[in-house]
Amino acid sequence: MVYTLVASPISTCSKRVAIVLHEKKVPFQFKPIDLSKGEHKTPEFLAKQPFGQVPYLEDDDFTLTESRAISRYIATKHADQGTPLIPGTDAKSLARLDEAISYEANNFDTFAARAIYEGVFKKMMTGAEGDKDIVKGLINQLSAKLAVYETILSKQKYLAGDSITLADLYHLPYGSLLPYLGLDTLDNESRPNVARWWKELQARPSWQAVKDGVKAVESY
Ligand SMILES: N[C@@H](CCC(=O)N[C@@H](CS)C(=O)NCC(=O)O)C(=O)O
Repeated sequence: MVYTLVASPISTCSKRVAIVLHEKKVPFQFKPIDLSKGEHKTPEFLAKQPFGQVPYLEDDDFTLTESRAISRYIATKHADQGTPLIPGTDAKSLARLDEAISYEANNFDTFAARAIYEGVFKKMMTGAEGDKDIVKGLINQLSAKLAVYETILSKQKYLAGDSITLADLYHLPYGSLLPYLGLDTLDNESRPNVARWWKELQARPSWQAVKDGVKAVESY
């Protein structure tokens, strides 16, 4: 059975899952959802994703929501193909992975996603100007967290150790939008190891394949 990713081609959370499908060389069908038409708030959609958000994944009769949970499901189910992305099966390796995933959710996404909403999406979605002071405050908080990333990445190649994992890839969708705020937050010479890490992530074929929009993949 081929997976069906039900998602918006341009949404950040949809791209997060698509990156992992590409890394794992897993073909998938793609069912596009037009957020501007409210297709994610119909009764049919809400029956699958009760929060009315993209993406969700269908694997036969198994439906899964939440981009990070979907990504982990794919990486676990296809552990033996493509890029490993999960550093091991022992308790310590899995705990390191969870630790790094938690860094991304709590020290990166929470500031980056809100800053991007305020500084980029708000105007597009509501017509109202974003609040520059809110953006500045969030970016200052994000920069303080990235100073810690710099320390971590000066000792190891990636956030969970010396091999790339799901946690690193999760940064790509929102991280790639930060320059739209006119800031070099991730590619900053004051944090050379973060810049090195970020440059490498952005160059990955998986990101190059989805950055301009998610499309179905029949085979690899
Ligand atoms: N925690 C969810 C967040 C999903 C989410 O926020 N999706 C956005 C697009 S990136 C969305 O559907 N926004 C429309 C809405 O919330 O009404 C995930 O990671 O899948």
